Amino acid sequence: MKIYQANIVPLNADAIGTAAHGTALFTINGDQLTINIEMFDTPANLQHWEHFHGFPDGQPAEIATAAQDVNHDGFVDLPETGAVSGTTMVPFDAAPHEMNVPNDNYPVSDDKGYFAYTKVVPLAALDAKFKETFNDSELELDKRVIYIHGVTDDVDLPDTVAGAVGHYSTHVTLPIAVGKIVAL
Ligand SMILES: [Cu+2]
Repeated sequence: MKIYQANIVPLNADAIGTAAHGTALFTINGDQLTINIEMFDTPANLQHWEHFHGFPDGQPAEIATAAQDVNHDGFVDLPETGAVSGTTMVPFDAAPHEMNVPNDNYPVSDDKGYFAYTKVVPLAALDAKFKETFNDSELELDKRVIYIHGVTDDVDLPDTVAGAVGHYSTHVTLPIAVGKIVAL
């Protein structure tokens, strides 16, 4: 059995008015990857995209901080995280092993901004899909970071905030918390 965890810290807290934080636990046991994510103080009553991000070439990803706001608009948007965190890889949605990122099957926070997510993933299927997508790369969870996204539509985002994905707006993709995944 292999266990990984992440301490998830706020990102964009001052700009969005809430400091989202939580923990993630990844347990690999045989052919199963069990994912447990618990988040507090996220924007309430809202679906939150969540994924691990990383570099397909195996470079270790690091968490974005306010230093990644390179255009100084007050927000670290999704494209700005790329320099240190790489690209979106695996969604923590209803079917992570399908690696279909843009969808409406992510967890929804309650009226206190809390949510918990648990998913048991068939590891062989995830591994195969990951290799197909990222040039035979290994999952290498300890080189990845977890991102939680999403603010309510009433948060005023300047036009300089980028990162819309298909018909999903920058409100959906704005990062609100991030954590580096480490092996225990
Ligand atoms: Cu993400």
